[in-house]
Amino acid sequence: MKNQLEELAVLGGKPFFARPLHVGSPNLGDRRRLMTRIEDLLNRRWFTNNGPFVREFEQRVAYLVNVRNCVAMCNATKGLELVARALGLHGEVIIPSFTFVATAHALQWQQITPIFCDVDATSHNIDPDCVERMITPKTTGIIGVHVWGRPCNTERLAEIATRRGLTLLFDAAHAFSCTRGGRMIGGFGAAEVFSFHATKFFNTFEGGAVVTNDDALARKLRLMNNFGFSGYDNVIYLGTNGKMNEVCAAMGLTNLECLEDFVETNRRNYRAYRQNLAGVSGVTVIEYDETERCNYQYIVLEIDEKQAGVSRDTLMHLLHAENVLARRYFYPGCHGMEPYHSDFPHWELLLPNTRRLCSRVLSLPNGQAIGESQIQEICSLIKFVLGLSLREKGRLKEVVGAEEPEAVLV
Ligand code: T4K
Repeated sequence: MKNQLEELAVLGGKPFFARPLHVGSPNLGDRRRLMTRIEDLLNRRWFTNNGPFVREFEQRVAYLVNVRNCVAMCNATKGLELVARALGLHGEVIIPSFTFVATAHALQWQQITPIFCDVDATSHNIDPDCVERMITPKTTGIIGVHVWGRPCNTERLAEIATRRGLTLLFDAAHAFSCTRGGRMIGGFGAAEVFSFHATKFFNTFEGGAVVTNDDALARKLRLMNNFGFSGYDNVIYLGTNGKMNEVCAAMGLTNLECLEDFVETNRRNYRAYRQNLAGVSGVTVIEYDETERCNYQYIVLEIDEKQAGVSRDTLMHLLHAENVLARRYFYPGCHGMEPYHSDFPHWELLLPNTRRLCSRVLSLPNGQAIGESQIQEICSLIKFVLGLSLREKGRLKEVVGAEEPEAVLV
């Protein structure tokens, strides 16, 4: 525990943690079962192109989320690109700016213009009233993002999409194994896209999936995902390569066997963070609706600088110096990133809640890589900083200044 200002690592003290604690440190199921599966696929000499592990993985995911079709992908970004194309989106598509930049890039990559919409200040999800205001004659679709795995207002978005003749999709990168109204995420809109990236609570090393109840859409996606091949030498459609390989599917099958353990670990950690930070002025840990099925994968703080006496950025720098690599997802918002910022530098005038959130949120480590004692220590560090006098906080602000945090690799 740190007791004095000078003990903080930014002021030359020893970092509290000897090794970096990452937000996205991957979960891993039974290592031996993974190795057995990898031996199998090596012996079989079938490494990719719709192999048996990929087919089994697709069936299991479809069953789990209660949809008719799952098309496994090399990552969610490719999944978003393909499904947007397969559904004929063009012109403008409305998305939140408060999302990982992949949601926007997947559209822009194929000359579809992302139109950034503000989010609801509490749920952090796309605001349906704002969606209505952003619709123009060029709009062809809406992509809701279930940010942090907390579902969007699917009913209102569906009502708007139907009334205005728009296609509704969901970027469900964060929301694997979550429900809304007791219904699994995966079955909403025309399709939903999961990410199984290493940093997600459930991972396939890299990977993703498009899930849909539309059989024709799934057939089209399968064609597009494999260069448009319909049997040997017969290309019937414009396609690309978005396939998941067998090693990734082996990891997916192995991790699916531990899905409940991963959720339980996250839930335990989430409760520990909330308990340890309860009543700390200026810090709120975002809440999950425990009456629904949640994956609890993101521990997100909102820092109110006025109450806390330190800004989110100062706190983040201090934590980084102590080897807690907290992340300010999704700062600065897609609208503040290129090429979107240069295309329209005035986006932020339309996005007050996004702007506010981008200056307040901070994600903390979660998952198997972290335990209760480390959570207590991280929270004690936060409480120690927030408990300093105004003069001491002022000094810290000067020390950390406007430095940009550096990416730490290991
Ligand atoms: N839509 C949404 C809403 C998303 O959040 C994402 C991805 C996508 C779409 C696209 O999904 P994919 O195409 O990736 O399937 C990370 C992930 O790379 C990205 O998948 C994720 N969202 C995003 C929220 O987080 P970065 O830029 O923060 O990655 P990076 O390299 O800084 O890693 C994050 C942390 O995890 C670091 O502290 C290091 C640690 N880490 C990372 C890896 C890869 C590990 O400890 N071990 C590892 O193996 O984007």
